[in-house]
Amino acid sequence: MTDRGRRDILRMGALGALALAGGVPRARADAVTLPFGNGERPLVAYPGKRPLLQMTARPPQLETPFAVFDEGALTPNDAFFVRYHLADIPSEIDPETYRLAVRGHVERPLDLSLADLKALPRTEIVAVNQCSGNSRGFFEPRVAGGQLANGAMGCARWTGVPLKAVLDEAGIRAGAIEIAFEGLDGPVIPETPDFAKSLGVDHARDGTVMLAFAMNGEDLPWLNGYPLRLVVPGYYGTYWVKHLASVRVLDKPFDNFWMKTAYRIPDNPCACTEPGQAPKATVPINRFTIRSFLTNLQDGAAVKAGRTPLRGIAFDGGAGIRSVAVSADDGRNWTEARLGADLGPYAFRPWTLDLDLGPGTHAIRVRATGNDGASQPMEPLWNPAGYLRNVVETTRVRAS
Ligand SMILES: Nc1nc2c(c(=O)[nH]1)N[C@H]1C(S)=C(S)[C@@H](COP(=O)(O)O)O[C@H]1N2
Ligand SMILES: [Mo]
Repeated sequence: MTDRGRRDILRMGALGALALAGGVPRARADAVTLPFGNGERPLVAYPGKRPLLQMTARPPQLETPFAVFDEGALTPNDAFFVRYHLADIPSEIDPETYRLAVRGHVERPLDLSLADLKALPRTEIVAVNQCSGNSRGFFEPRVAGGQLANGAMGCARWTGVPLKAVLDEAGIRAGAIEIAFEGLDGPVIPETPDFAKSLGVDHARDGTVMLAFAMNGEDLPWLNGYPLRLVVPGYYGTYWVKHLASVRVLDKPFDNFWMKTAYRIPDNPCACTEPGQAPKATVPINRFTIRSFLTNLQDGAAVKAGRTPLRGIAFDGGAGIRSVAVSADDGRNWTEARLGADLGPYAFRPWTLDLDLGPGTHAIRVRATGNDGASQPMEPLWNPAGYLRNVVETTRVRAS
């Protein structure tokens, strides 16, 4: 420990450990009920976080209250969602002794300190992190897994070093095909497969994949992967390994549980099946489907009849948003919204539109189109794991 800042981080870690073990009563502000069965969620404030919707306590799985997405295109660190698989999450990390191990099919195995990493040329990227299971709670028929509403996503400015720079320093040997990533967390019982993920070697070296140590200009929050996490722009959160401990270069496919069995989608053009049916073949989940949301009006809201300002966000897997259209009559007529600041192709793209809403009820629908021509389906697609939800969202409001 060399300075006050570091000391504070470590102390917060220890306090967090107590809280996570249930030793400190946590501020319990309130509760919310999500609009599906068994949707009651307490709002709980964890260390470094404002009250968030708690889906599970061990490990902490926290959703962002949807209203936060109306505050701007960048999700504040203290409101950013939290997802873990395994209950043994790290509670103390010394930034002085922390090392990232680079191993496997390389010329030079490396053990990099935070100072080593921070001495490399930095990059910055604004990118959405979204859990594969975001919005799973809305699936009909219901599917097993965390019953999330739309708050398991967030957009942040990530600062770090390109993974490519570190791989180049280690020197990838011929025959390498995948890179595996593992965090400091682990299972409570040894039978549970440890969480680890892999990327193809070309993807890992494409310059977008980042080892990030900062989020929105600050150290990563503890629960979002302090002190270092993988950022995989355009890809689902499952690849964004937190508390990164090792990077291993492999000369054969990584076939652990989290790649071979979990986090797979139907291998067909819609990545969907008939509701209730299992897919014939699957592939690992990869890029986000395109989505858009209205953020300033909630379903069931009452508004004053007349000119009504609407705003929201859209994002996709990296093509970038070409347009957002809004319908207030159940999809018969569509009006193009005005797009806001472009923070890059992986970011939330804000949109605004003033619509005339006459007295009565209105079903407001929002649909984005990407620069690749991809758009959102009017009816939800289904898959057994409850991934990739991107149906055109509908918000019903009453104007009077
Ligand atoms: N070490 C570690 N990293 C992890 C996970 C995990 O369980 N352990 N979960 C992944 C999943 S499934 C998601 S959606 C993201 C969530 O990132 P966040 O908690 O920072 O929002 O972290 C990913 N990285
Ligand atoms: Mo996830």
